[in-house]
Amino acid sequence: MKLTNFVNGQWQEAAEETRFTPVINPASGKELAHVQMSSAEDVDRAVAAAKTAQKSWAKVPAPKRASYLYEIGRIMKERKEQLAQTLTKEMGKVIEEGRGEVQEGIDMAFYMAGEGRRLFGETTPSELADKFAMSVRAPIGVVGLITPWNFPVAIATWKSFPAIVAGNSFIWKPATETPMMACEMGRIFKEAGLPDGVANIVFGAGSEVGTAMIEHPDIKVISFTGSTETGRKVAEAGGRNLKKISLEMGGKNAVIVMEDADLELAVEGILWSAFGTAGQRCTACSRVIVHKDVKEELQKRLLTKMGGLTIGDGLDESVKIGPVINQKALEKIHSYIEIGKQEGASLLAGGEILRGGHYDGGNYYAPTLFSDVDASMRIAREEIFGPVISIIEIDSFEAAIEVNNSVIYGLSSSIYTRDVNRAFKAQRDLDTGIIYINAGTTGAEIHLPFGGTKGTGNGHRDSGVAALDVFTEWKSVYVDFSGKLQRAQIDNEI
Ligand code: UN1
Repeated sequence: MKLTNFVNGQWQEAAEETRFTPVINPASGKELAHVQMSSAEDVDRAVAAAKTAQKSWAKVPAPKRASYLYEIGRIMKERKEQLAQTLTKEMGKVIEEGRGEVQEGIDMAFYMAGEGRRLFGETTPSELADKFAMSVRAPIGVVGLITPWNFPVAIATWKSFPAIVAGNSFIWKPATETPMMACEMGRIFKEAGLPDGVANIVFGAGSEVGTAMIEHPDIKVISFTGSTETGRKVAEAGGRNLKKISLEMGGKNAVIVMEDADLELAVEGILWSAFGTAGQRCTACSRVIVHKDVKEELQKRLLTKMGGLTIGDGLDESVKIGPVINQKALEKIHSYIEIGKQEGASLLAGGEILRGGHYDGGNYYAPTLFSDVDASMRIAREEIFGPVISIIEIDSFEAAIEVNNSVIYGLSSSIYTRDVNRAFKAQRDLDTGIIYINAGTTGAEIHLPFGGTKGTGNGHRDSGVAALDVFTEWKSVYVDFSGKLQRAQIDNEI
């Protein structure tokens, strides 16, 4: 199967000589398809189509634009199982999570469709008599979306659906590891009757397609989710070109377990947020900050439960942890084991690449637990993006907050405590963009802003109403019906 670009409502091969890259099932190493690698010329073609389409799309009333999203959501719902199966095959997450991710996309479709009848601005008094003042959201034009492989559908919907409802057209560069989901979405856009050129998909490398998008004068916004290293380059180049750049990057998320916590609940939350998606969520828990009084007990319970986690092909309903995305990821995760040991941490479980039997051909990593980790160690500061947790002991609430806030990232954090005062202090003092009380670090809901502080982002948010801020421009409109010259700030001494 050859996967080609979706431009102006047509599936089309690259302008230059056609290059393809294999798409590999991370659970088996088997080839699933070949995806086209495009060039700057393909970006040009897509932008030209998107620019033309956007002119008329912007004039379509927002509730009508939303009706396409309702239809997209309906088709996704009808096809939920098939989409989830495809997702698990190319990305590796277990099927239950695949279904959950598709559901996240469906929810986003209906939620953003509702925005077609809101897209609220403000009406406000004028400082002058017989004058009316309001602000409205206006579409920006052609926007660029760059999405990662770990949430091939959900993250794409967080970005493309608000872009659509707000009256923009877009060029979407999905990760080359997960192009099959992008093709599914392209087909759904087409079937839902979305006008040609509003949604365009261009496959290829970040260095070629991504760079061409960032440099393109007609792309006004880049919404990027990926590594901090790449995000920084996107921001630098985008800044030079005066683009609006929305970045969603790494995390080093922690679960804090205080001495008064419901330990069983904390164990469940840690396992789910650390080992779900094989630890490959930006929101994954990779640090457990635990009070010294309950450390031994928590550790013991975690180790027992970790031993019972089944690892394998995510299509098998009994499997709890799937493979990691590719060989490179496997090597990166594994390299942190040596780093942790050298730094003096105690490796209590895992720390190995799984081979033999049903693991052959796939990229499987054993759920790993480091204890006696100091907050200054690299394993406690750097994003590993795999099934590895580090246990850090603290002796007070204040110390827990300090350790949580000491990393360069600021995506998600969590605290388990039965003390309501502490819980409220924590939501005030934890410096991340997402905070959970008595729940793990994953599972953000689509109608709230998603994003982080410090090295995780640059002030923008995905999903929620906040996403509309990325894809709209504010217009302030004044209507003077006094019939005379009125001078603001001069004729209005109050
Ligand atoms: C991500 O890891 O990039 O909150 C997104 C969650 C999911 C989305 C994660 N709803 O874990």
